[in-house]
Amino acid sequence: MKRALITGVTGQDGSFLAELLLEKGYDVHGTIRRSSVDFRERIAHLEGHSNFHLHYADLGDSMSIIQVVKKVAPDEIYNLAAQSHVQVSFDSPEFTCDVDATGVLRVLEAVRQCDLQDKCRIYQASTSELYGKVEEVPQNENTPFHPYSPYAVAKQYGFWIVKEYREAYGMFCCSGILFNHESERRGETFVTRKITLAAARIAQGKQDKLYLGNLGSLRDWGYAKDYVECMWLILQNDKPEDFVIATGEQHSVREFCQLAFRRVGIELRFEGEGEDEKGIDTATGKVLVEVSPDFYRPTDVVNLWGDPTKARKELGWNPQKTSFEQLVNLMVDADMAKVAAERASEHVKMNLAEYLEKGIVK
Ligand code: NAP
Ligand code: G4F
Repeated sequence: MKRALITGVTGQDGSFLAELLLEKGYDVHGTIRRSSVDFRERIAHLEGHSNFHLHYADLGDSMSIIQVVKKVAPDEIYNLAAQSHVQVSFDSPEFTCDVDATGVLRVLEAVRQCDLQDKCRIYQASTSELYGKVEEVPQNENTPFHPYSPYAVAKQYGFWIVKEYREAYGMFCCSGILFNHESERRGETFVTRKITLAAARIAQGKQDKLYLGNLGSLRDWGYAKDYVECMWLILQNDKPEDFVIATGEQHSVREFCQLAFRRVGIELRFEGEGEDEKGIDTATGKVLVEVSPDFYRPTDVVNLWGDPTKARKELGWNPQKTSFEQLVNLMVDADMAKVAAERASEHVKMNLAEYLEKGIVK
């Protein structure tokens, strides 16, 4: 039985990857961080599985990483842990650097110090943000990097240190340069999930308006569940190499909004420009989407579009398994169900309060 260690197992990708590896018969170990609230909803369904184990470790703490690598002695490490929010990296640049840059070095060194460098394969969660202020469209493995946020600069160090350890020590370590991938488990402050949740809330009368930043920003959005399969394929390859993982299709934030609202039965028309642009419900004339400069970034990456040819040819990976429309629809449907369930439980609580007041229940 192969043993895998996933850092960041509580995240969107970590949870999907843990499921995939368990299905493949792996013994799966994940790292978690101590928190004052117990918030592990993405992996709650896996806890208790006999091949699923959790360990405390923090990418800012090399002792904790060495300890877990020594204890687990993994065949494969998937280093997914990161401060992954680009806008937050402008507010917490030092923390982002420590976790997203030095953290990668800590993982690589832990493997060497535990004498596992010839046995353990390492996957590093790299990112299309490295292309940043893009120098070529679409972007492939040979496109020059131009990182454009503290997050991207930190991730660039991670990319190069992985390459360095591969060349200097002959380690099997690789980076997946993943373009944006989303799902019903995506964090609620990333733009896609913010939109699908808002569309669901607006459709069910729980929210009036959605405020967004740059509506014209372009992304190559895929489905996270399809992308974790590629992480695994990269480590099963004959040679340690880096791969671009993307769908090969590009859409704007505005288009994402239109599709998401359409799924809940609202047709949006966009009018105006820049900060004055608005998304209007064509049936009622109500303004449902507005621009707020609060969501603008000091430097924004606006033209990401990946070329997944290498992954398709060399790994046999299918970049078009889930279409853009399917992705939007599955996210909206999950959020419609989530909001409906919240409303139902509010209703029960309200009824209960009323019944208690009237003495109907005691
Ligand atoms: P995510 O949902 O934000 O998950 C990040 C994970 O990292 C969480 O488990 C988080 O733990 C953990 N983490 C954060 N700081 C840590 C620290 N100091 N020590 C240990 N663990 C820490 O991110 P994701 O979307 O799954 O992305 C996974 C990885 O892929 C990240 O490295 C991200 O930068 C990269 N990436 C993502 C995308 C994308 O579109 N999703 C694209 C390219 C690259 P808590 O739950 O305790 O916070
Ligand atoms: O959803 P986002 O915050 O994702 P971003 O910045 O592309 O980063 C994500 O993908 C990267 C891969 O390219 C990962 F490496 C990274 O970890 C993360 O998963 O923003 C997407 C775009 C940006 O241009 C942003 O300016 O949407 C624009 N946007 C417009 N309004 C907004 C908003 N972004 C957010 N988060 N919130 C808004 O209201």
